[in-house]
Amino acid sequence: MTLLLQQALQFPGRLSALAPTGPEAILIRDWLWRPMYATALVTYVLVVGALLWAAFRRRSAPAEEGAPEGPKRRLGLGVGIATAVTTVVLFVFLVATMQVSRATTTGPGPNPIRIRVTGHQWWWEVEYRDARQDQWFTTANELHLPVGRPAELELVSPDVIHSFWAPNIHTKLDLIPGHENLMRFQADSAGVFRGQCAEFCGAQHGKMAFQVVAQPPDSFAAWESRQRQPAPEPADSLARRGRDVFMGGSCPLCHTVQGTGAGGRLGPDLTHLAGRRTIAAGTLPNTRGALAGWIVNPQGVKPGAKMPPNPLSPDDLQAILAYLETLK
Ligand code: HEC
Ligand SMILES: [Cu+2]
Repeated sequence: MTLLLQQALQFPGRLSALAPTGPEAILIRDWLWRPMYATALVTYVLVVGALLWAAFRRRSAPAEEGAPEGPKRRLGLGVGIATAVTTVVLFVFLVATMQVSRATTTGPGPNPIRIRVTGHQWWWEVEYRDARQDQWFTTANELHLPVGRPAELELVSPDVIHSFWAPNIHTKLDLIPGHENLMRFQADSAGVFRGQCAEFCGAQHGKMAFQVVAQPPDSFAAWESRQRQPAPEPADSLARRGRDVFMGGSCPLCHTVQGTGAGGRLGPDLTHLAGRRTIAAGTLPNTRGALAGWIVNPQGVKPGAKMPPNPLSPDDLQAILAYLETLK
């Protein structure tokens, strides 16, 4: 809890079902969240009121043997009414839940943007599979969306069950090994929202966050075309040396950098790392210092994460950092 709080303060981005950004999230807020909250509030007031009334009312004389049945019958009637009201309320919520589920899963409008989201222990792989296959690209821990266009997410997992939860856009939906779940929604207003894995998936489950970046269509298009580019050739000699250190070390076994020989798939695609807001699934800000700390000792930041420590010499580390900063 304190960890989540700490992260939320460090990386703003709203995580709230009360600030919906699209039709699905609005339905959920207006037809489920608010009515349930109101019902719970009224119930609370009634229960506490009854409790106070019972505590402070004047005690009647102890019932004599053979006293009239009146009060007992009144009590029975009260319990009956309360049970009936509860049943009706639960039934209404059952219907509302079914209606909202149907309305929020029937599918987006025409021409949704298709994105495959893979939950890994403990980060998110995000593949844009929108246009022709040779234009597909991959990023990590950030979901960019064009405002006003429906999106369809394919949710999958190669390891354990995760849950994709970005309350500003939709409900939770699990990522299940061997099964593909579809989530459909639309973002109607621009903004950066927070998402979080919502199904315990191992030691670093709490450090498995992501950002939803809803952008106006033209700025999304600019982002998208940049993502489709391979990594640029580093301009200065330090960055070039950094690339050699990167390619000569273990990094390419697990990381892809498009346009180079690095094609590993075990960790996030780093082709446009420098354009991302955070690293290690929302755990650290994407700054030079944080990157250095992460590369040298990921286990200190996220014990158990699937990236080994890299005892690099200070010169090699500086060179790698200079190289990673060119991956815009
Ligand atoms: C055995 C596989 C493996 C090797 C080798 C490896 N990494 Fe990683 N790396 C990962 C995994 C897995 C993650 C994601 C960890 C997480 O967030 O839980 C990661 C995350 C990162 C990130 C953060 C990316 C992001 O968007 O969050 C950077 C930067 C990075 N690695 C750089 C390197 C560099 C530089 C090297 C070589 C010195 C290297 N890695 C070697 C597996 C590896
Ligand atoms: Cu998780």
